Amino acid sequence: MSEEQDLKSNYSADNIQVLEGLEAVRKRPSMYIGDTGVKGLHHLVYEVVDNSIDEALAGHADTIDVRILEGNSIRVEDNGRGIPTGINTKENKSALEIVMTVLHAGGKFDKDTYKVSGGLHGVGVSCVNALSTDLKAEVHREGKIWMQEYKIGVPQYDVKEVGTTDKRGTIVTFTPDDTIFTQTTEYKYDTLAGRLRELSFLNKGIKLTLTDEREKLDDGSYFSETFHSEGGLKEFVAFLDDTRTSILAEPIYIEGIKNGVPVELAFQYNDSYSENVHSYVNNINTHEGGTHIAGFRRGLTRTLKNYADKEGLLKNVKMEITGDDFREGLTAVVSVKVQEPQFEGQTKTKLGNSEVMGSVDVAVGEALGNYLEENPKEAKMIINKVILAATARAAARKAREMVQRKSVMGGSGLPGKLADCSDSDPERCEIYLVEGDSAGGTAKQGRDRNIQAILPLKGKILNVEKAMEHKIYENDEIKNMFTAIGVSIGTPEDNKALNLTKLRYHKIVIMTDADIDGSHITTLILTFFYRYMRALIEAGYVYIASPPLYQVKKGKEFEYCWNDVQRDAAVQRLKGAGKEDSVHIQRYKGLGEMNAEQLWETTLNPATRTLLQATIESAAECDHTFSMLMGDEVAPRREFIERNAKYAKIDA
Ligand code: 0RA
Repeated sequence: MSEEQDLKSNYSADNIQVLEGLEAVRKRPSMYIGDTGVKGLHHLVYEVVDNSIDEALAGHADTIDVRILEGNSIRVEDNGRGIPTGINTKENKSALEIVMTVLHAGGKFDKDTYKVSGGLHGVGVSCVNALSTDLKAEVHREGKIWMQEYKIGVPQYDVKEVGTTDKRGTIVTFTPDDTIFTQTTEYKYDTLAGRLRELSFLNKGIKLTLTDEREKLDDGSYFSETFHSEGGLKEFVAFLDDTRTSILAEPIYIEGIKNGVPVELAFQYNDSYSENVHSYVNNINTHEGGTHIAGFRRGLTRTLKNYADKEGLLKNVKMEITGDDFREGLTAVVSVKVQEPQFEGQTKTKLGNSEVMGSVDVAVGEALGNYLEENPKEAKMIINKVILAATARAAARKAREMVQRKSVMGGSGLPGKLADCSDSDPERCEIYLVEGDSAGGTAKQGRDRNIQAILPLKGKILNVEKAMEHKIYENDEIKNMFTAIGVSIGTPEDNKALNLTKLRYHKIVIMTDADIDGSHITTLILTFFYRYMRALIEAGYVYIASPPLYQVKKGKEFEYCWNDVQRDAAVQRLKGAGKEDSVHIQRYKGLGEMNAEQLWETTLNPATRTLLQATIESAAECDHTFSMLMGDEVAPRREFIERNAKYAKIDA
C-alpha cells in the first residue's frame, strides 16, 4: 500500500468512527437490531442478557434476573464481577461509561474472556442505551455501588459512588424509546420466557429468572418463572419431546472440544414421523443450518449405517436407504461455539465455517458409536425404525407422484372447489382458506374476484403431526391446498425444500370461525404449513384473518367489534342520547352468520381488514407447542389453552 493510500484509509477509518456514534444507531436502528417492531423490541432485552451470559460463561456469574417492570421497562441483574468503573486513562472516562456509550466497546476491557455469546447483531449494550429514553446502570463492585444514568444514550452525570454493598454484579434498567419502537413497546412475557428457557438449556448451570411486574396476581405476588438446567441439551431434547413417546430411555448426549471447537449435542428418537433438528452457534438459532448440521447428519448416517452393516441388520432389505430415513422421528439439538462465525444465507442464520463440519461429525460418531455398542437392544430398535421409514418413503413417493401426475394431466389441475381470482400476478393475488362450504359460499360472493381466490375446506383437516407422510398426499383437503397454492412438496431427500417459483398467491389467509373449533382448524392448517411448507411461513406469506366477534347496532347505525372492550365502548357511543334498550348486540358465532357484504367490510377488504401474519419466532418453541397441541397428551394442552385464554380474550 502506498503512503498516500494509507493516509486516505486512516482518514476514512476516522470518519467511520464518527458515524458509528450512538446517533447512527438512532438514525438507522434496523441496521443494528434487525427491525423496530416486536422483534427488535425484544432484541434489546437479549442484547443486555447476552452480556450477563458472557460473564457467566467466563465463570464469574451464575444468576441472571430479568424483570418486566410497570410501563414496559426492563431490568436485568446479574451476580458477576460488575462492569469496571475505574477511569480509563486513554479516554479519561470511566470504563462503565465507555461500555455504555461506545459501540462495540463491550469486549475491550476484558481481552482474556472467551466471548462467544452475543446476539445475531452482536452490537452491545450501548445500542440498547441509544434506543432507550432512559437507562440506568448500577454496579456493585469491591464493596461499593456505582451508578450512571442516560437519556437516549447521553450520560446525565459522571459515574458516581452512591453507597456501599456486600453484593457483586451489574444491574441495567431501561425503557425502550417509543419514538423508535412506534409499532409497540409492549413486551410479551411468553416471548421473553421462551428465549430465557432456551438460554438455560444452551448454557447449563445458569439460573435465569423472569418476573412480570406489570400485573399483580390475586395473592399480591408477581408471575415469575426460573429457568435452570443442569443437564443442558439433554434436558432440552427431553423438553422438546415431552409430549411425544421416546424410543430410547434417555437422549444420547455428548459434550466436548473437537478439533478446537466446543461441541454439545443431544438426540433422541420418538414414535412420530417428523424430524426436529435445531442448531445453535454461540447461542444463536441457526434456522438455515450450515456446516454443523451437515456434520451432524454425516456422522449420524455413517455411524448407524456402519453399525447396521456390521451386525448384518440390512441383509434382507432390498430398498435403498437414504439419509432422511435415518432422521425420521429424530429430535436433536446441536450447539457449537465458534470464535469467528461466518453467517450466510438469506437470513444470515446458516453457518459457513467449514472446519466445524468435521468437529460435529466426530462428536456424533463418538457418542453414537459407543451408545450402539453398549445398547444393542436400542440399536436394533433404531435400525428397525430406519427400515420402516425407508418403506414408508417409497409409499409416500408413489402417493406424491400420483398427486403431481394428476395435476399435470387434469385440465387446469386446480381443485374443483377453488374459486380462483382473475388476476394472475401472484404478488397481487390472495387465497382465503375458509372453514366450511357455507362460509366459503359467502366469501365467494363477498370477495374481490380480481385478486381474491376462495378455497373452502371441509371440517377438520388431517392432523399431520400424527399421520404418516403418504397419508398426507391422500387427504383431499391437503391435496386441494397445495395444488391451489401451486407449491408442491419437495422430495424428502432435499429436506422438504419447497419450490416457491410456482407459488400462485403471495397472501395465504386462513379464515375460520372465531370459536374453539375454528382455532383448532387454524392450528391444524398452521401445523401442516409448519411441517411441510415451512418456507411459506418463513417468507411471510401465511396470514390469519380476524373476523369480528360482535355487531353493535342501533337503528340504522352499527359498529363491528373485535373484543369486549370495543363492544362496551360501542354500546356507550351508540346509546348517545337515545334509549338504552334500543342498542342491539349480535355475537357472531361463526362466519356463516355474516352476509357477503358484512364479510367483505370486516374481514376481506384489504383496505380495512386486519390480518395477523404467521411468524416463527423460535423454531424450537414452535416445535414444542405444535407437538403438544396436536399430540396425544391432554393435560399439557389444557394447561396451555387455559394459560393463553387470558391473552386470547384481550386480543380476540
Ligand atoms: C469486562 C470486564 C469485567 C467485567 C465485565 C466486562 C462485565 C460486563 C458485564 C455486562 C453485564 N454484566 C457484566 N458483568 C461484567 C471485569 C474485569 C475484572 O473484574 O477484572
